[in-house]
Amino acid sequence: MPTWPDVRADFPILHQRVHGHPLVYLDSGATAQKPRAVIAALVRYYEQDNSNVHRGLHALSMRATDAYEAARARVAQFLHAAEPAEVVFTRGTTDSLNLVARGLAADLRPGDVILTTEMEHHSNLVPWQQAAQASGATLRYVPVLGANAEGGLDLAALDQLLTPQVKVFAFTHLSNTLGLLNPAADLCRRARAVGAVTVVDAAQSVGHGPLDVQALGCDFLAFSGHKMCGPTGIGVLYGRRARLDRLPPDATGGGMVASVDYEGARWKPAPERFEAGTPPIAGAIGLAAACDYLDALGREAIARHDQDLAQLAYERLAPLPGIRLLGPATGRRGLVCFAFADVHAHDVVTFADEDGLALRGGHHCNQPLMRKLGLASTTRASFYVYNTAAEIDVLVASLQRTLKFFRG
Ligand code: C6P
Repeated sequence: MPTWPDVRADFPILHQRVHGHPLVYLDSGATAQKPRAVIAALVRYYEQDNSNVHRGLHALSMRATDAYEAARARVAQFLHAAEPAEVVFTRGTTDSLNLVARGLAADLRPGDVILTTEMEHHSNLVPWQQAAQASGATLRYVPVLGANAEGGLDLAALDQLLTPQVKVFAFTHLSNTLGLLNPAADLCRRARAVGAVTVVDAAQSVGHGPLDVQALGCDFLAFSGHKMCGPTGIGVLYGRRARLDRLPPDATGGGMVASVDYEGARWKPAPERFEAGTPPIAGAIGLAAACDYLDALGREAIARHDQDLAQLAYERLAPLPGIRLLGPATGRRGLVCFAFADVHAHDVVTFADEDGLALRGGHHCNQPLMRKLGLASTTRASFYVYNTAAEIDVLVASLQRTLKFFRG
């Protein structure tokens, strides 16, 4: 493994023992741990500036408003958005995807097609099923290739599927079970050629490498703060200005209206139009601190570290008897999903927990993909900036212990 700065001291939670063993946290795909800098930003905000935003005329409210809007500008810079107004704060990826799916559904008609893929997380699948039901549009899926989905998306099939009837193409940037990064810029370019609106689910990718929404050429992009060292309860819907301006508001109420009378209301422009009620102020401030933290480490370097760990894990796990590994053998991003025919994933995770390991077991909100691959559940190890090669040794040893117990 190439050298990588030891950042573990930045993460207070990692320095504990679980069931008598040092904690080995390999579940960052579910949620990432928080560095001191993010925790400190939250404490500072609550201790010094806490107030509501965009409403008060007193000092605290103005400071909170400035900090909230500065966070929007920081996130816009992190994404290389054209302007801060393209950043809508939401509760998370799921919230962002529901917002955009409901908004786009208003423009869909029977005969229109929503295209997505077979590898989507439920959060980028169910909202489109709902949008199809509400509008009469047809939902189609780009297939995945290979018995273990190691071939990624079937790009030849995509050519057939991307007809002028496709009005929306929604796809994941980085699969949370396969560990593969889709060629998002190319997918957006192909979708644009038929006039489709593109929606990218960047939940797993945004904190794990460089991401430039203008270079991707996407119309919308969704992610959560908590998977990139930020707090829970904060997410982002990025929308290209021209697209956001055409999207109807989702939730209505205070904060998003320009004026109201007893007959009706007029909306503020984006992004406020999509932020009804008191927004997640502390979350946005914590997210901006997470952007600072990740940029200071270097996002190219984070991507390399993730890839090195995932590759090492794949190579160390592959020789285990009877293991089935999902996704590509090389070029994978920071996670590995695997299954044993004779040991249930929940048993694997429970045994690993006894050894101090945090893994994830189940369908990972990918039920249709699991079913297609003939699997009920898998175990996942996912990596981030604080993980080390030595922790992969602990993982392998724990799996060997589990297999020995079940196989004798
Ligand atoms: N995946 C995982 O362990 P929320 O829950 O809204 O922050 O993110 C939803 C989501 C959407 N898309 C992808 C690709 C995701 O991976 C996730 C969250 C977690 O894989 C929890 S199921």
